[in-house]
Amino acid sequence: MNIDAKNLAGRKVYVAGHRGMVGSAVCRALAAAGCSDVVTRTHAELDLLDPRAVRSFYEAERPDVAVIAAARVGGIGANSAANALFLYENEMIALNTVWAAAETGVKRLLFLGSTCIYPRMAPQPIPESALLTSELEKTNEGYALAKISGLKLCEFLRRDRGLLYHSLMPTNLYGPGDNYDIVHGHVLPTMIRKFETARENGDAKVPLWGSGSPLREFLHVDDLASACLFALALDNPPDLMNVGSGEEVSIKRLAETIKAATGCPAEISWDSSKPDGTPRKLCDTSLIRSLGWKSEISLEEGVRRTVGDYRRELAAGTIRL
Ligand code: GFB
Repeated sequence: MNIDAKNLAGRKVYVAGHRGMVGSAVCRALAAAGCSDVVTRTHAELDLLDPRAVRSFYEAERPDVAVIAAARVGGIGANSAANALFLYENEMIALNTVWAAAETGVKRLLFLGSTCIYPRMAPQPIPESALLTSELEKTNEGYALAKISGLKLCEFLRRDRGLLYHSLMPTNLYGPGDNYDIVHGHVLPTMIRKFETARENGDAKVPLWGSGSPLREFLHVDDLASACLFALALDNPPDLMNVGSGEEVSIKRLAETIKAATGCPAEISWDSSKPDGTPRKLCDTSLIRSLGWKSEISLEEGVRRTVGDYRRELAAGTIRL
């Protein structure tokens, strides 16, 4: 999608988390849109858990716009084993990056969360209005609570101080630079690695988690990056907008799609001792679509591309395992 990045022309943009899958996609999209004044810091240069360091950074750099793509992320295994850590780190990152931006005069900020902020039994597809209407999914409650704090802080700052701070909640993401850790990764990259490894080793079976029946929606990270630029181009964006592909698949169908894309002949075996997580998570994207944005990369196309990215990253030794 060609997006008119008028609100970014000549602006200095801070991208928090530029080395992550989302932040790097946002940086690529900004570069493609002609935004050359992008400021970043590595984790070693700036600890986002340290409020004083974050404030000093904003005071020194004075960005016009901030995109908060930094977070501790992981799949169901990582989240359910460390809800405390996911709550603490993501809460600190959200509060520090958003609050210090407001205190130092950053006029516009886009905060990124995830659709796991919505209740476990939210109506499907999940509208933005489902926020805080009932209990969260336990496996990722810490992460969800932190992201809810971040988006609420943006909403309150917009209301209290007139700052143009707003949020996007993307569905399950994948793409180049993803984390392929078997235990901690998200389902899509983990499956790519499992099928690729089984193909290379000539294994007869590929062990996958749960029942295969949960329903999910996946969005290529380049589509999310285009949604970020789209949201930043709006003069009066909604406080909160979902971003998804609208394409719902069962975990079983996802596995079959990845098996076909990798060319792995092994049989799938489901491990019912592993959690299924939330039964269904399809977000309602009618709000962002009504404003003129839509995703462009189908799951089949995105999986094909990502298998290629996986092979390239593995060969180059740049892969996150
Ligand atoms: O991406 P994922 O780990 O997390 O996907 P969530 C979990 C679903 O995939 C569950 C199934 O139904 C699993 O049973 N699955 C099957 C597998 N095989 C595998 C496998 O090999 N690895 C993994 N990881 N899952 C995450 C949240 O929830 O969604 C995060 O934990 C974040 O906080 C993210 O919000 C978007 O989709 O359940």
